[in-house]
Amino acid sequence: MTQRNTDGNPAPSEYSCHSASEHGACPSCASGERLGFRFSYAYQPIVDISRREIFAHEALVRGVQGEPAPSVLARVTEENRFRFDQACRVKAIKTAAKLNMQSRLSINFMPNAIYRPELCIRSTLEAARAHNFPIERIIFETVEGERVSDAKWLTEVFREYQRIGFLTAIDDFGAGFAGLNLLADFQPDIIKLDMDLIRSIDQSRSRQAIVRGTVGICNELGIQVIAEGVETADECSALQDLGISLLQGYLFSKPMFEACSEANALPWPNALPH
Ligand SMILES: [Ca+2]
Repeated sequence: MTQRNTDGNPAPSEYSCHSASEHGACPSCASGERLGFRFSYAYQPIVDISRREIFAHEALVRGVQGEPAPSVLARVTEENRFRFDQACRVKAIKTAAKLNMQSRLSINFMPNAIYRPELCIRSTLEAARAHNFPIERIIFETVEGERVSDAKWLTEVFREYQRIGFLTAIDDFGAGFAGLNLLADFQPDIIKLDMDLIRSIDQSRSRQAIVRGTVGICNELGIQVIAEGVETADECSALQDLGISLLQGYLFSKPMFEACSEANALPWPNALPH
């Protein structure tokens, strides 16, 4: 288990071998030391069903031949996670730019791989600039950790990201530790409802009640809601009835290896949007 100080930052001992230099950069990122393995990305669309547009693509890590994520993540260690997190952002942006992605780009990140938010964001900003990808089209999504200190640290990172102009999203909201407490102190731009809340929602009064309540809270707080893991047309129309128009899941598209989706090629359900 990672040691943390009371601020939720990694304990100094954890990065003593690569503490901040006088120039303020963490040499773990600045040294240009190679990661030692390669990876690529698949992109899954998040659709806006009311506009019949693609709202964003979530970048999902894959092997260079499209191998599943675990084959890559198995190579991430305590030693290289800082470099890996940085490399992920750069690669996700570079590949999206190469694909001429016109939608937003949502990047998963690891809050515990951030040393200092304002320093660790530099290579991301450089990649966005170098590849001409507007930062206001980049979403950073992550799951909330299990401890109070995790939420505090995540809030700090997200505040800095919002200040710079990125969009922020809490992933898997409603599962595990991602909950209402965080929203009380910090409002991300977006929450992504966990797929266990979405599964068969058309047949579950309790899921409908929970999602309706969450949507009400989010409307009041100015937070957009994405439903993840939408697989059936009935789930889709139940979610529309609950006022959700941002949807992600196999009903629309699986993640596509090194490719973007086109809105006019997606299987839009026949029902008219609400
Ligand atoms: Ca995610």
